[in-house]
Amino acid sequence: MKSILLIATLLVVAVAFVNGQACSGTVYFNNTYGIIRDHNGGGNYTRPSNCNWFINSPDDQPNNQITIVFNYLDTYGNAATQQFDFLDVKDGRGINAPDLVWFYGFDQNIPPVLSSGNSMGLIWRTWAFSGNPPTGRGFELQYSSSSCPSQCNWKNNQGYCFNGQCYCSGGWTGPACDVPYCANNCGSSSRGICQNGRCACVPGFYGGDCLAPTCDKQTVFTAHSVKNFSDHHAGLNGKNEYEHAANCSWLIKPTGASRVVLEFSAFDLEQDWDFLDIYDGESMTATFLGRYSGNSLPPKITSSGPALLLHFTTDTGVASTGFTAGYTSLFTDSDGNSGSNTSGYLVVAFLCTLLGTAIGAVGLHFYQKWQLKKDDVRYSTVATNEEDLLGEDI
Ligand SMILES: [Ca+2]
Repeated sequence: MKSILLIATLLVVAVAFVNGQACSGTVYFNNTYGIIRDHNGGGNYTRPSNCNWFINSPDDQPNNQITIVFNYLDTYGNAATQQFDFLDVKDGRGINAPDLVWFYGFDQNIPPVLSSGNSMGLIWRTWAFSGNPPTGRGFELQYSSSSCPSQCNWKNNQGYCFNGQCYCSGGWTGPACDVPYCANNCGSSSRGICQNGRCACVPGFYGGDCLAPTCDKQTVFTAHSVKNFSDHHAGLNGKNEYEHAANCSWLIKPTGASRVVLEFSAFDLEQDWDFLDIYDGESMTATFLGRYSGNSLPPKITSSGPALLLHFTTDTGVASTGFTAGYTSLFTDSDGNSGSNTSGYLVVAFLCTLLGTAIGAVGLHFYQKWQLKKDDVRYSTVATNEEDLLGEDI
């Protein structure tokens, strides 16, 4: 993985001055290489936007694969209130192609995304939210359309193809990333040893070079949202189980947030021996919210303040598949109102009925923008066209 990150960094430096393609409606590409970003000129993006990029292989080469590598991703996301700006990566050239992955929030270490065939779509959507929530830098990525020997065995996570060259994961080498080797001397004997050409890692470390800790001491999240994080890395020791004697924590403290909403999508810990403890603040001296073990999904948890702490501990025997969770942030708006905001557009049905009856114009539609807050309900003026309300403050 270290070699992949280094190569990715070099790629970023090498193409820093190449012009990219910013958001501009729907654009089709059939180049072998390019840069796509949501906007040019630096700074944060503005709303609303609605863009599609569809990448196809030159001459429809059937053996080509599309690979994207992110230079950065930083978008607003708040799934708790169903408000988010997102980038949807499609496995094909069309808005109805299957989803490969759906991004929102902030992420610094996104692995490359590869198409299964010779085309890919990028769908970028931002919305005119009420309450003017923060935006971000947006995104910038490089794409390539090329083919490699055995496509670098990407389906086994042994590497990926970019610009016709294989970039191998730790522990793999060769033109097709199919030759195992003991990378980085397996991280020295305290982390692993070389056996039959492969690294055998000691508990607490994983990967082809045994350099990655299975359970980082403390991970601090400052992004507005993280869609999925887990107690361990998938495929760890080939079993997808957490390590014994783990002792680690996650501090969720999103920049500028007033509260945090935590939600679990998977949970399986050895009952009464392995635990996840959750605290309503930055440390274990904060209010204790609960201890979770076994295989029942914990409830959705909302902090009372701007931080949550998760503390994960396991004993020395029996492991399970662990947990996967995600979080979003709540913000105090400029009026000092806190809590969940809900907003959207409403077809004003009663006006249709009354006016339709009065003037005999059946099918006339009116639109009104609405926003519900904790102690406050607001409506915009009524318009006959939804687009007329896009920029209207309420
Ligand atoms: Ca255990």
